[in-house]
Amino acid sequence: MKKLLTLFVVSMMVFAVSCKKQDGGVQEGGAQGAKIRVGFSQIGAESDWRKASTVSIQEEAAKRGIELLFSDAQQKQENQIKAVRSFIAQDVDVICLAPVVATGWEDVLKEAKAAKIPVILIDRKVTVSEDGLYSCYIGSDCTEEGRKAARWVIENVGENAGIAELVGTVGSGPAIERKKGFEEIIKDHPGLKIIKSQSGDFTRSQGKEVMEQFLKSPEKDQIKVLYAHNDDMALGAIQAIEEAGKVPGKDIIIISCDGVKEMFKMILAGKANCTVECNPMIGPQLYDVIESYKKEGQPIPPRVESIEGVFDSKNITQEVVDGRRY
Ligand code: GZL
Repeated sequence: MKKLLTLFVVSMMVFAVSCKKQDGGVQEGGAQGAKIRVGFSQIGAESDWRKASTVSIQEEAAKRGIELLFSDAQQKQENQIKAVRSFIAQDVDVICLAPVVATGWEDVLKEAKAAKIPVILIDRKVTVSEDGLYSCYIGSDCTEEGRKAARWVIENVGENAGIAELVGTVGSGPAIERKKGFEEIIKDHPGLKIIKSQSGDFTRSQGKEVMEQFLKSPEKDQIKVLYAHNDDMALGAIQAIEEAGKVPGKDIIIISCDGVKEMFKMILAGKANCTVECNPMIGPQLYDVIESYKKEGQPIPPRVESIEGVFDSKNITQEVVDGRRY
């Protein structure tokens, strides 16, 4: 009888240690100071911006002693869905997702919700039919980035120009939003017209290829401005413009989004003109949210804004370039 009682007490203790407070908040009965475990599904390594985002999230986890389960999806949604399911199976404390495209997430987000594992969206948003499928979005307002780009064109180029547009990954939040914001502003300036628009998938190689096609098109001599949804595509386009015998930054004014160091260098050299910053270094903000949730039981806020500016030849110096973290 005594043995049975001992067995019962021990088994109850094991259960208490391993149990996690079902709302995912502060762990009660759990081992004090148990490592926070975070699953992160990253899109890929398609651009300098993306690589900086990965560095920020990996380095900050290591600095804080957080166990990070990292998955690189090679820009494929099916790989991200598999990764999220794996994080659910491993019962992580929080799932972070940088969704490659905006749709197709309902089922897997419902599975995470059923498993009571909060999901934090990093960098890009999703379109879902019901509330409560994710807890927070940490990242930029890409629609406002598009507006900022258009306002810069009006202030620095004027009211009349043919515009070529290099669109980001088709169906991605930033591509949809940067286009929407830019068009929202230029619609009141009829002399500013988007005369060519095609996706370069946020990569340098495809940005170059598409710009080459633009420069062989019947409209080639009407292109006075290039608006690229990210710096990597703009950097590829600069190569194409030079190979076509034109002067980037002068014959064609170049504006893009991200604010990567390579683009700062091009603006300093006069080969590009403006970059609208989109800050990838969100690791610290992300883990502040997760730690206050797991350690202090604080609710996860629905939105955390990135801090970013607009950079051109007026505020880029060699010192600024040298100080860029990405
Ligand atoms: C923007 C981010 C975009 C960057 C690109 O928030 O999702 O993805 O602008 C990156 O460089 O590929």
